[in-house]
Amino acid sequence: MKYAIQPDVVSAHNDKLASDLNRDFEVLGEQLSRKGVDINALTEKAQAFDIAVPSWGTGTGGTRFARFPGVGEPRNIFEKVEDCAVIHQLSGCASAISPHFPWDVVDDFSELKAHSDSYGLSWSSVNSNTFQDQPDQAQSYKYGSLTHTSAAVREQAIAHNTQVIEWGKKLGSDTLTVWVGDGSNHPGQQHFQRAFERYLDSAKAIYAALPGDWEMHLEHKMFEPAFYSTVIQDWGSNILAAMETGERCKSLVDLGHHAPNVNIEMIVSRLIQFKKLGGFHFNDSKYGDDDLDSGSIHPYQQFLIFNELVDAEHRKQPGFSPAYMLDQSHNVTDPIESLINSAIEVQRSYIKALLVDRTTLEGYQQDNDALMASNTLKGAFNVDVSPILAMARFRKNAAINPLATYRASQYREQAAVARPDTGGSRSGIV
Ligand code: PSV
Ligand code: MN
Ligand code: MN
Repeated sequence: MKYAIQPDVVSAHNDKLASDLNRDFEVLGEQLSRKGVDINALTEKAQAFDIAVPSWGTGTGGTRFARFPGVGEPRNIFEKVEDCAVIHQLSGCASAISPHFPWDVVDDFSELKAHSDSYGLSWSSVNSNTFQDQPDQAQSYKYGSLTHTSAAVREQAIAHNTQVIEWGKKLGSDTLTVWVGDGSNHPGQQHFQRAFERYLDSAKAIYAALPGDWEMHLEHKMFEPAFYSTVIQDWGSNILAAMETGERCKSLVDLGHHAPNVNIEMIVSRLIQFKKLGGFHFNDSKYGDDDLDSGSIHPYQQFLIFNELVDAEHRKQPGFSPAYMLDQSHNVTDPIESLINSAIEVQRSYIKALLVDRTTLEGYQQDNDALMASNTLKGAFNVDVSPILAMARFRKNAAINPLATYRASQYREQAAVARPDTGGSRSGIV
């Protein structure tokens, strides 16, 4: 396997930190064993955890006001793969990439696949894009895509999705994620029911082109770019569409796509119950679709979501295998650092949720002991599982301290030289 950062840079850092880590791990192991928890079993779970990185997250994001690119940004999908390789090499928990078409321009898919294979990376969900017009396209998406009043526009959008499936097959993906911004900006602009009917017809046409072992994930979002109504605005419309479309059509939950204070963990529970939880776009938010780093604002919410996921895993809920992915926009940080941090923060929520004593919790629920039920969750959340996460990385030859190792490697400085035409005031990628 190729390494973007020399393995001896990683091991030199790890050597300095290993004895402290061993001591911290031992202390935590002793504390957990008093509660009947085997720290090595938890560490194995952490080692097995994996979350996909969005190809577009490797470049600096922007707002509709400005974008302030960093230096050495990836200029194409090959360079994005190189950055993803660093994220996985140091975090040990991000071995797949989720591409977005046509943002990722690919001339030769076998060359791209060989490139990602050489780093030991695979491809997760492929994302279509019918929320922007491309320079060469015949029909405009100004008034919608899969739900447009014009059949010609809908056909173009359906054809793009089937094309994305074909590209995904070449990369070894098995999931198509569809998010559309279709909706309206003025009351009366759109007939709600007819627009949803058109969406269902289009979704079924795409589903008909889906290989038998693939899933199609529908992503809801409350608003933006449509500011009055959005066709797939919430999990209600989402699950209805997924149920109508087919068994392998499921709902995808992007954490930033709900009204403030919505109980997302409960939505997750409902989707699990009806075998419609396809996967996640993890990120965090204060106001809306902020795309902030995972766990940076509401770590307890993220833990409570994982509490539902681990509960389903524990109950061996049939048909439960959600896909985990980050979907973030990094405006002021080095995207590689944010993505490493975020992957680990999601992994942290998973491990903390595994600490919940499910039998005890069930007892409190049965007895209506609200306070002790809540304390059972809080007790797990309050455990600092950092030594488990660090040990999981160490055992996988990833970095005990990924950010320090990354900075010491000078990867970004080298990228700035190797990718001279990005950074500063120049615009690097879309
Ligand atoms: C829309 O806001 C979204 O969350 C969808 O997942 C898109 O594919 C992605 O952002 C693009 O940044
Ligand atoms: Mn998303
Ligand atoms: Mn979003």
